Amino acid sequence: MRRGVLARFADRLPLTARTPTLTLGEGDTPLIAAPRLAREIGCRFLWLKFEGQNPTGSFKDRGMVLAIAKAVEDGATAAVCASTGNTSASAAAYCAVIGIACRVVVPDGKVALGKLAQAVAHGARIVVLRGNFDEALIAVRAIAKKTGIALVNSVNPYRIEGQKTAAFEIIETLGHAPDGLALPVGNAGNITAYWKGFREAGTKPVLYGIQAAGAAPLVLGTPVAHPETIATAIRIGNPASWAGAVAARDESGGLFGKVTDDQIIEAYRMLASGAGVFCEPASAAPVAGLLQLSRAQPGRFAGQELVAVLTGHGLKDPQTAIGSAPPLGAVVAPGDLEEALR
Ligand code: AN7
Repeated sequence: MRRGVLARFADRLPLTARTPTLTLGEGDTPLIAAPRLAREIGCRFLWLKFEGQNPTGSFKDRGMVLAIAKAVEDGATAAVCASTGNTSASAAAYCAVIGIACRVVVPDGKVALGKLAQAVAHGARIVVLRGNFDEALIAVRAIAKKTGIALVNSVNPYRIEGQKTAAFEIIETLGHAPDGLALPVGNAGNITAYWKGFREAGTKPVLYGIQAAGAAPLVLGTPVAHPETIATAIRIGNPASWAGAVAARDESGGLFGKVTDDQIIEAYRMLASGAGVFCEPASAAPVAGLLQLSRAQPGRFAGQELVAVLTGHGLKDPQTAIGSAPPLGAVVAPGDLEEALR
């Protein structure tokens, strides 16, 4: 049974007797074997940590459940976040169940449709900002400071605490840490959280932080003013957890990599049609990154056990799924169906 992150990891989270009980059944996501991709990458095992199976369809739920519980413990009656989509969907759901107001600020025109639908359905008040995520985050940080409304972006340390539980689950399921773990990096909260989790468990896998080529400030070593990528979740030019990401890379002996939109779509298709796992474009970036590294240096991952974190569900972004697919066949009259299916 899914007890939720707070109950399951109570001994490793900053809970008190006054922390409200809160769960939508987050966490406990599967590690799915991907043998065909493993062969392609040249590693012994590739496991997909499918975070799309969380209640709102992304890894954000692990940290949001704690951030919202702690906000209410501290007397908050409203929460606010900037978001490329998934954070807003998650915040909206947890605010709805605990009964506080939710405000979200999203960049103009670049949020996947499923994520917006979730925020609307859960009753969040949505502000569309003319600008990108980085500008939205600056704005909500100022508003939160001025008004005292709880800020639930990953600059909130409880988000990181909750998200570190994914590392615990991987160690628990495998019985040990993997040799390496690849994940997409946007605002860099999640790579910071994974590293915290692995360190607290006394382990040290190599971390591969993969960015989109048009939004790769950590690879370039400098912020990107106008980030662009089809993977709108990670269309971020100035990650708030920059220092945490650099520490994770350096201490793990890992690297930051960047992959083009074409590479992301290639991996996205391989995952859906070859591994049976439908994730959103940003979530395919780590697989694209591992493919790139192995093609550049065949044998690089020989004998290794790797994990790729698939951070969000494919249904989040139906427009990219349809838009990147081969054209649908023409509609046929019933009489021609047999012919069409051949
Ligand atoms: C699917 O929702 O930033 O590096 O505002 O939705 O911890 O930011 C989303 C980020 C990866 C990057 N994959 O994680 C937001 C937001 C998916 C995401 C990331 C996001 P971080």
